[in-house]
Amino acid sequence: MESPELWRELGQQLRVDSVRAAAVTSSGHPTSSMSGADLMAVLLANHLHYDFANPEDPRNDHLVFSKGHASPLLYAMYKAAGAITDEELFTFRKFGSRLEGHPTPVIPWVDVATGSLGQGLPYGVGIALAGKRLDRLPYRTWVLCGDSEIAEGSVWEAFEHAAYEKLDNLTAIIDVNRLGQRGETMHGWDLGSYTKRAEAFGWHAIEIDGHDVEAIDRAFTEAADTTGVPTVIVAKTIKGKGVQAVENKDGFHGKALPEAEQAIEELGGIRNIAVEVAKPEISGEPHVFETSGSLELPSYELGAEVATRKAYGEALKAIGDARGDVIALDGEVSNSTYAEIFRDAHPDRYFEMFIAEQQMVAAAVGIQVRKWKPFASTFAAFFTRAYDFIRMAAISRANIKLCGSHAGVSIGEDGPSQMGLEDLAALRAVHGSTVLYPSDANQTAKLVEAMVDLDGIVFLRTTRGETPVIYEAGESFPVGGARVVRSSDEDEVALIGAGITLHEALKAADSLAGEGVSARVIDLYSVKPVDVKTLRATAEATGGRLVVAEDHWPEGGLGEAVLSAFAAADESVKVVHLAVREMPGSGKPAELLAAAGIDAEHIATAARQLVASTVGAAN
Ligand SMILES: Cc1ncc(C[n+]2csc(CCOP(=O)(O)OP(=O)(O)O)c2C)c(N)n1
Repeated sequence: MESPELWRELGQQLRVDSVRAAAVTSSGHPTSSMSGADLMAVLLANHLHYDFANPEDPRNDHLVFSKGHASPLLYAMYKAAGAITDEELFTFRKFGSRLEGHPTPVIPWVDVATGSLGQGLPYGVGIALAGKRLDRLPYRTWVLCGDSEIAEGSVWEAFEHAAYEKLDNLTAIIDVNRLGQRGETMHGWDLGSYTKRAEAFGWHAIEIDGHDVEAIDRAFTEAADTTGVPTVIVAKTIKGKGVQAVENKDGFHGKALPEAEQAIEELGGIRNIAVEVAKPEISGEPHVFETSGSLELPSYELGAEVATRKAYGEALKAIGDARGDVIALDGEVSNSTYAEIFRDAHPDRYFEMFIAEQQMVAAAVGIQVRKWKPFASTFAAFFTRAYDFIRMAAISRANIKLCGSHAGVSIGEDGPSQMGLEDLAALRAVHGSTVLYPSDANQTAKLVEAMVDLDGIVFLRTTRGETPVIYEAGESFPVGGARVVRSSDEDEVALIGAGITLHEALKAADSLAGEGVSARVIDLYSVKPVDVKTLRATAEATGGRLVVAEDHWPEGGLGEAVLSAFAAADESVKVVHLAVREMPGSGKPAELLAAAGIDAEHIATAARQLVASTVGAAN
C-alpha cells in the first residue's frame, strides 16, 4: 500500500483502535501507542513482510515491540492486518484473553514477551544473528523502542553487539516522544543525543519527524538498503498525538483516555482499513548444518578425575557433531566453562557474547525463536546479571539451555565474587524450569544430551574442580530422578548431596561404615523436578534421618528442594541441613568446604549425631 494519504488514515485508525482497546477495562497505554502509530502504519503497509496465516514461515520478518506496554498499538495493527477481529480487540486485558496487557507468544505472531523495558533490542539482536549466521535468510528484524527505555544498560549491550556482528538486517526504531512514565526522559527531544551515541557504537542513524509518513517511508527504505551496519531510526514524536487533552502532557502515561468518545471523534472516528500485508518475497530454505551422523557421547573411565565443566564442553561438542541445530554462546569465559571445545569444533554455530550476560541470554532467546537449540554458558554467579532476561524468557515460553560453572565455595582461591551460591535458588524459582547438578563426567554427558530437547529454561550447574568418575559411561539419569549410590537394608541415615557434596557424602559414608554406622547415599542430580518418590523411600528406609549437604546458601537450594518433597507427606523426617552459612573468603577448596561445614567430616559428624540422638530417643 503506497499512498501517503492511506498511511495517514491508517495511523489514525491505529490511534482510534488503541483508544478503544484501552477503554475496555479502562487500563493500558494508549498515549504510548498514539506516538508510534504513524511509524507502525507505514511499516505495516509498506515495509513489513509477514504471512499472518503462516507465522512459522522461516522467511517472515520479525517485529518486536520493545515498548511492550504499547500493546494496544500492536493489537490494532493485527486488526488492520485482518489477523484479529474488532470483537477480539475488545477482549484486551480481560481475563482469559490472549491480548494480555503486554504481548506474549500466547499470540502466534509474537516472538518474545516484552514489558520489562530494555529487552526488545537485545532479543532483536538474537533474531538477527539467527537470520545472518544460522538460517542465512535475509528476513528483517524491526524493533520498536521507547525513548525512556534507552537508559537501560542492556540496550547498549545490544547496540554494541549488533554493530560488532554487522547486523544490517536489524532496524531499531526509537519513538522519541520525550516523556517516560513520570515525566521527561534524560534527553527529552534532543534527537542528536541518540543519533550521536548510536553512530559512536557503529550504527547508521537517521533522524526523522515520526509523524511525517513520507519521511518514515524513506527512512525504512534507507534502513533496508544499508549494508554492513545496523540502522536506528530516531523519530521525533508526540505522546498522545492527535488528542489535545493528552497530547505531549505529563500525567497520562498508562491511562485510558478520559473522554474516549470525544477522543475518537477528534481523531476522525472509527475506520476499518484492511491492510494487505506483503508476504515474504525472499526465497530459499533455512540453512542446515552438516553433521557427522550418530551421537557418540564422550566416555570416562571409572575412577578418573574429571571436572564436570570439562565434560559439559566435551559432551556439547559431541552433540554438536551429531546435531546441526545445537548452538553455543558464552560470555567471554569459554576457557573456564569449556564451551571453547564446542567453539573449536563448530565455529559457525558458536557466538562469542563477550562480557554481556544480558545480551547473551537475550541472544539465546532470539535464536530459539527460529527453533535452534541454544546453550549459553558463564559462571553460575554471573547469570544473576541476566536474571530478568531469564524470568522473561519463561514468559516467552522460550526453550533455552543455560550452563553455570564454578559452583559454590569449592572453586577455591578466587573467592566469593566468583562463587555461584544463589544460582540453584534463582533458577528453581523460574516458572517451568529444570535444574540439573551432575556430580561426575559420565552423568554430565547424559544430562547435557537430555537438555537438548527439554522445553523451557534448563539450567545445568557444573563444578570447577576435578571429581572422580563414579558412574559407568552410558548409565541412564532420567530428569526428575535421583540416584541411590549406596544402600543396604541396615541403613540408619541417608546422606544427600549433589555435585561436589556427593563426593564428600561418599567419603563420609566410608568413615561412618568404619564405625559401624550404615549410611545410604543419594545423588540428587535433578534438583528440579526433584525425585519425591526416591526421597520418601529413602526416609522410610532410614528412620526419617536425612543429612543434606550443599555447596550453596541454605536458601532455595538442595536442602529446601528435599524438604519440599515432604511437605505433603504423612511420615515425619528429621533433616540436618548443611550449607554455606557464613561469607566465604579465599582458600583451598578443601579448606573452604571444611569452613562452610559441608565436607566429609562435617557430614559424618552430623550423621553420627542424628543417629545417636534419634535412635536413642526411639529406644
Ligand atoms: C525495566 C522496567 N522498568 C520500569 C518499567 C515501568 N514502565 C513502564 S512504561 C515506562 C515508561 C516508558 O517510557 P518510554 O520508553 O519512553 O515509552 P513511552 O511510553 O513514553 O512511549 C516505565 C518506567 C518497566 N516496564 N520496565
